[in-house]
Amino acid sequence: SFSQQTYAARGEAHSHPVAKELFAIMERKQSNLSLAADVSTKSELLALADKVGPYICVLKTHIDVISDFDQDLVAQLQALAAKHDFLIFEDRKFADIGNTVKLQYGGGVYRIADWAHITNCHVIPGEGIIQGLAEVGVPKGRGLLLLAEMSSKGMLATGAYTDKNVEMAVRNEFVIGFIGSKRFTEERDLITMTPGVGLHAAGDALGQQYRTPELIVTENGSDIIIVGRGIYGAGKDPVVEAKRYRDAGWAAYLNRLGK
Ligand code: BMP
Repeated sequence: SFSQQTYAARGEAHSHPVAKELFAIMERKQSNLSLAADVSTKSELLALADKVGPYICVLKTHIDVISDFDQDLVAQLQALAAKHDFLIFEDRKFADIGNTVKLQYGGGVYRIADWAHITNCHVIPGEGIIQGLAEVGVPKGRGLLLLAEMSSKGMLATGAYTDKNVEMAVRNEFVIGFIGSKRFTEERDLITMTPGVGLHAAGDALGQQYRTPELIVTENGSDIIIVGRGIYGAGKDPVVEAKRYRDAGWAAYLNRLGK
């Protein structure tokens, strides 16, 4: 199983350039931690990314919650990605027909495909959504994740719907993996990134549910933990918490390898 292999070995063998780079970063920084940087201004986002950047492999953004977004923000994020050696994942969750998502991904105010190494989509419209996004993303060397599951209470991505996500991921080269809670397949070394990870809280008041890095990485075989408020939440020192989650995620990975 890919779960028994090192990130370094998986990166060397991988055929997708984004997955290859991601595994190489994980190995270099000994980090399988992604920061969900859900702050609401440009200055907060840049300050958080600069502080926590040394400890993460992926910076996950919701660029449409930044009240003072401008193109200089993404230029500065790209500079931080180079400075601290991380990839940028815009958690856009596209969910429309192929023709519309092409416009949303490549253009508009945000021009996501110009700066985000990774984005994601729901496959509720059918496989045309992947084809539309691929038309924009493949020429730019980007990668896509499918939302095979969600972390929230009562979510509807289960059973046959999750299985369809896996089938579509396997046959579309643009797809590098999933958002979900576990390893789904042994084909094409598809990566799983898992949100809803927390060491202290069980959830929030709006349906979020938290599980531990041990459960997610060691037992379920997921590759990357995504942590937001556990790192930057009220009263927390983001650097202290980022180190804590980085260490917990890496220890869970070493346990999985039996080291
Ligand atoms: P937090 O760790 O603060 O709960 O943040 C989780 C982040 O992951 C949020 O940005 C949310 O949009 C995202 N997310 C999630 O929580 N569950 C999912 O199933 C998919 C997500 O993208």
